[in-house]
Amino acid sequence: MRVSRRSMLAGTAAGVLAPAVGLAGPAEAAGLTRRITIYAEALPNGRYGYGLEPGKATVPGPLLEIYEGDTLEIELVNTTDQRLSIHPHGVNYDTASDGAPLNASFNNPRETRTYTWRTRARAEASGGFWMPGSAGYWHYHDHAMGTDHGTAGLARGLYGGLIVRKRGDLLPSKQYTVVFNEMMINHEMAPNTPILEARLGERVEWVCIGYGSLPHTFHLHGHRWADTRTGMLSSATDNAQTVDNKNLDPGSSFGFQILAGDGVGPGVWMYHCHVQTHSDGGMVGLFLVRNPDGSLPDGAQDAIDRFKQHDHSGHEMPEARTHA
Ligand SMILES: [Cu+2]
Repeated sequence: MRVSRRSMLAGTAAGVLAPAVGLAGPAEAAGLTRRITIYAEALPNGRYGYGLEPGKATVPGPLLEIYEGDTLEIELVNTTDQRLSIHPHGVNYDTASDGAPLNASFNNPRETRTYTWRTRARAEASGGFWMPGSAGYWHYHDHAMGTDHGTAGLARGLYGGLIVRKRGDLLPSKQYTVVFNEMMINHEMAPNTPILEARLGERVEWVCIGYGSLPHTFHLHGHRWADTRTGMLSSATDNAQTVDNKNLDPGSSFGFQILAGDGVGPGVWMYHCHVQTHSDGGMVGLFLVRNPDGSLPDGAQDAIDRFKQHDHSGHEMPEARTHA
């Protein structure tokens, strides 16, 4: 296992950017089994998190990456006094690795349990059709704390991003996990939501995930992407739709790669939920695109100062207080 090759940002809220579990090198053969240990831990303020080392749990948890065809074996160490689990979307697993109480697949308090996630490439079916492979932007979460659906675990921070790549996919230089959950982004409300940073032209990968019981839409200012598996087009004649806003309802996830400030230049760009009561209520963060030399572009500090004064007191909703 390799901890992220990507730089983590200074100056953002603690726990916002979790380290990624690195990929096996693209040159390595398919069918690899990667083994990692994840620690589920209690955090301050009633939160819980997943981490790759004891005492390093974050919300969201570490961004896990794997190539299509490989297997991920996760030893989940439950350091808490709660029943909990880890349940993935998008990959293959047998009932013992379901992470659901329905299948008696969970960690009792203080228990360690192994979960196995398998992936596969697309496969030809009859009639010229193909069964889809595992590649995509997915996520994982608790499915056992509080209720049989992990409702308390999700409300308290037990979730993270999962990327299954195809060999040959372009790799980004920066990655961000953005989770819309009730009225929060990564368990925070503006102005405590993440300020994500990149330099002009850097290849940035976004992994967007929705949880909770509210509908959300993810919008990014100044940037757009193709509504495809990667956010990019596969050829000069690929006519996939271009979008800058996408539904992010509970259980959904998507991802995309952009070049920071491409065609629009450096500056401070909002990302936010486009449900108006949600953006007014604090579901907004910043994407700070710095100059190529790393300096702040003109006007950026003023914009950040305005953001830090964000007042949502007149719009606050009860859901927003779930972590208080
Ligand atoms: Cu929303």
